[in-house]
Amino acid sequence: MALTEPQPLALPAGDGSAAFEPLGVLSRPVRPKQKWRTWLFTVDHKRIGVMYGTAAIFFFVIGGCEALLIRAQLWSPRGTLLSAETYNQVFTMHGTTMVFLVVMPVGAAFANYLMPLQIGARDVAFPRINAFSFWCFLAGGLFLQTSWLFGGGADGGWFNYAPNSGVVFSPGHGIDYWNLGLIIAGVASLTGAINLIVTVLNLRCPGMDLFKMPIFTWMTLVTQFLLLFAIPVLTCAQFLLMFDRLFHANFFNVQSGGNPLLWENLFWVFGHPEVYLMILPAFGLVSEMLPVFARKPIFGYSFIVWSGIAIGFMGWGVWAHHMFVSGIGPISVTTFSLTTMFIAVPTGVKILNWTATLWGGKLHFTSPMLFSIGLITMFTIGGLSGVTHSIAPADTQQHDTYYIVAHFHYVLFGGAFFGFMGAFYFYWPKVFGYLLNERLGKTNFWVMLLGFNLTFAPMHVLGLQGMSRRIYTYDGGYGFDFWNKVCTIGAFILAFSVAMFIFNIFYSKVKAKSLPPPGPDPWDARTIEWMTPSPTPEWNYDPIPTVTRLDEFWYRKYADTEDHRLVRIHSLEEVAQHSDGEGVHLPSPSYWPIIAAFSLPIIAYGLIYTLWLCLVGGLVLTVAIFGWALEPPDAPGGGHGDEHGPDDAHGEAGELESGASGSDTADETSGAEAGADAKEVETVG
Ligand code: HEM
Ligand SMILES: [Cu+2]
Repeated sequence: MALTEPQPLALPAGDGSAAFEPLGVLSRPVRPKQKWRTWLFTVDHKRIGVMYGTAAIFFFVIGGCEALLIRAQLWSPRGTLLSAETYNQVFTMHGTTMVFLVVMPVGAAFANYLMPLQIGARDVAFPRINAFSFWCFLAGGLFLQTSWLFGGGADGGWFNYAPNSGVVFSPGHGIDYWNLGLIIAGVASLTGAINLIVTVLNLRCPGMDLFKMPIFTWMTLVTQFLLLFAIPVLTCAQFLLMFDRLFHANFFNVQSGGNPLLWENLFWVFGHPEVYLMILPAFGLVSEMLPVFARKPIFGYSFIVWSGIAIGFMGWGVWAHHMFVSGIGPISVTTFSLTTMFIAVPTGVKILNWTATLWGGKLHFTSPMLFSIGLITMFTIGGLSGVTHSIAPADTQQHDTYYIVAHFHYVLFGGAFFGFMGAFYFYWPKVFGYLLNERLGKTNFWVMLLGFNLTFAPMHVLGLQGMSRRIYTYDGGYGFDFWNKVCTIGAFILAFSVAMFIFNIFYSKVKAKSLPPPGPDPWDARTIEWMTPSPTPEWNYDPIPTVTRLDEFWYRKYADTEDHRLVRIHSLEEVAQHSDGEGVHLPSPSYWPIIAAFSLPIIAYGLIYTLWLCLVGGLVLTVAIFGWALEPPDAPGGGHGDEHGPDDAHGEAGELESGASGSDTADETSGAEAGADAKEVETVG
């Protein structure tokens, strides 16, 4: 289903006819011998999703170690583990890494893997651009981290306020790495946003109207629109900072007529929508998990969708609540106080709807359910302290103290990360074909919940007692000693819980060899992605499903009778997909996305050290763009180029209109009338 009916390009079938005989590097790298090459040149949204997730976990370990260093330094007054300068670098890189290289890409991992499946598509609209986005994110993230090797990380805080971020106060290159690395990662977010928006609006399977889309897909759509408009604001600010630092401009230099507040405004016009695009994917995932484990449809589907859309709009009108003490004047302070209070409403709607979904349900406290409830409770705590910030006089007291640090960790870790943890446990069998151990999973949840609250709850007290954030040490006897010890113990328990999760991955993988496979629908779920085999095959669906209602898959399995009894009408065997994808066309792998992406850090190093390198990087980028443009639309018989059979040789450009061939008609299987033979399973509502 598409907003505009694209006329497929009249490309001749890619049947290896002479016209398309590519030359060497211009051929598509199908059937590479080494497995790693199938990952390097893949354009498969599922593999790209897995790579986003893997890279994010890698950066999480880096950001987590930085957090432990911070906590170790603050274990006792007058700590000597880190110098003031190193401490500044560690918390700046911690915050930057966690925000841009962990929470955002985990959201991108789920959006890439899950959203095309949820809308019944075979891939995203622009698979090569999708690969390019991923490699840009990785290139930008690695470039940023190399600052540790070349003189040290950025040290001006994760939002690097001017004029502190200028060459006068920060002469080293740390901030150039921060600036250019995030500009490169920004390219990833922007191209990714365009790709996913076009995919949602254009590649839905037959019958999948917008208001039949699962909530995660809706939250993905809102998130991508936030990215589409927020990232360019940050990128503009970063170009101004680059001109100031590398080309002696004075946009933020007061002495030369510049204005540091310009940076603050630009950063937070991006920065506040940024916090919503970090949390909305987790909100979407929790809205997928709660109905499955409450065995009830989500309460108030359209309310949750509209409150997400409302947040997507209102999120642009609150940025200056980060600047209540920046001298913006009483009118601005009052205005942004009000808008900040208002934005609590749509968030509150979600929490009410989730609670109402649980109410009266048959609750199954699996690990995904526990983490989902973890998000609801911890995010509510973070949300409430957020409301206290909107009261400007109180915020004047709280600003730049540990009360603020507590607040954003409750919403970002307690909110986003708990949601993602639940979704890892929930979707792991679909992605990797084995379940993570549930007993370990539940223990993982309780240890993480304990460690999390021990780390961040006392920070509310420390902050209200006046302990500033971003101080590398403190004097004894101010009442900070005890609670700092509790926070540090908590942080190490939290780290242990993360190690438990990583252990569970490997332990369950080994165990899986002696366990029966989980099958397509281990949780008895509701949405169509669960009717594909586990792990999801390369072609996703064959045939493309036709959707008749929300929770389509559920109502192919069950029917509600008039007297609210839920009866099973079809076995999983009957409703799940089993095909081998024979003849399904898939976009072919390509060399050029990764080459184009990694030309950008070369240019960035050139901007810092020698412009000659920019030339080299520019050349590589130009070659990559021409290679990309000139390579054949696909490689006949190439498929995604990984382990599956030949395809029907349609060109990439003309393809991917979903539902073209072999779409199944829902009414054959979906929950029409509960016939006599329907087996009663439970009463609903
Ligand atoms: C893994 C457990 C974590 C611990 C123990 C931790 C601890 C801390 C601490 C103690 C600070 C304050 C440093 C200071 O002001 O001197 C801090 C700052 C920060 N943390 Fe975390 N954090 C963790 C995870 C996260 C996560 C998941 C995020 C998600 C986005 C995050 C984002 C931030 C940000 C943005 C800052 C502000 C850095 C700055 O002031 O520039 N942290 N963290
Ligand atoms: Cu904000």
